[in-house]
Amino acid sequence: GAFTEKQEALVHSSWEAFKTNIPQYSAVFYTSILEKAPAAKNLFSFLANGVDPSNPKLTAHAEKLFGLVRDSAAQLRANGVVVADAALGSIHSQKGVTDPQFVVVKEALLKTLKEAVGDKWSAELGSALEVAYDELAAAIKKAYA
Ligand code: HEM
Ligand code: ISQ
Repeated sequence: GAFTEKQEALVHSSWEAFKTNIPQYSAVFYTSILEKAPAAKNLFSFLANGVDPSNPKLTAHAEKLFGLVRDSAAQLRANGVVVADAALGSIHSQKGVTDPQFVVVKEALLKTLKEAVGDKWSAELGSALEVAYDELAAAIKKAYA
């Protein structure tokens, strides 16, 4: 069915929770990615010296990604569909990003936001985040050139 106002509000609240401590939650996010996919280290130059939450590049990239998931929920609620910039498609296609890598990033995102929202976590929030992420990932892949 359609993405509801409630689902959008839940995703928005998790974004607000992430923003309360971007360095801490960015570290949780990258650490989770590297646990599941150590080779991701080679994809991001700012991980060369490990997960350093005081590195502004590291936090900026994470904030951008989490912000796009929040935007995805807003697009789904407003239009029922997510559209990604062509540039977002071409950068991921050039880097050769695969479906299993999209799943690793999704799981890391869910784990991070679960920690950020604490006792406000619910199955409903988890599924709203999954829909917003999956639709965004599909839009990025659709924009592969
Ligand atoms: C670059 C978003 C999934 C690897 C970027 C950029 C954005 C972005 C906005 C532009 C640079 C930046 O500001 O960070 C997303 C979103 C994703 C996603 C929203 C999921 C829905 C992935 C996955 C991988 C990946 C699964 C591979 C593990 C990269 C790489 C770059 C990049 C290697 C280039 C980084 C650089 O060298 O500057 N992504 N991404 N992305 N993304 Fe993603
Ligand atoms: C994928 N694309 C852009 C930024 C990212 C930051 C952290 C992990 C994965 C990412």
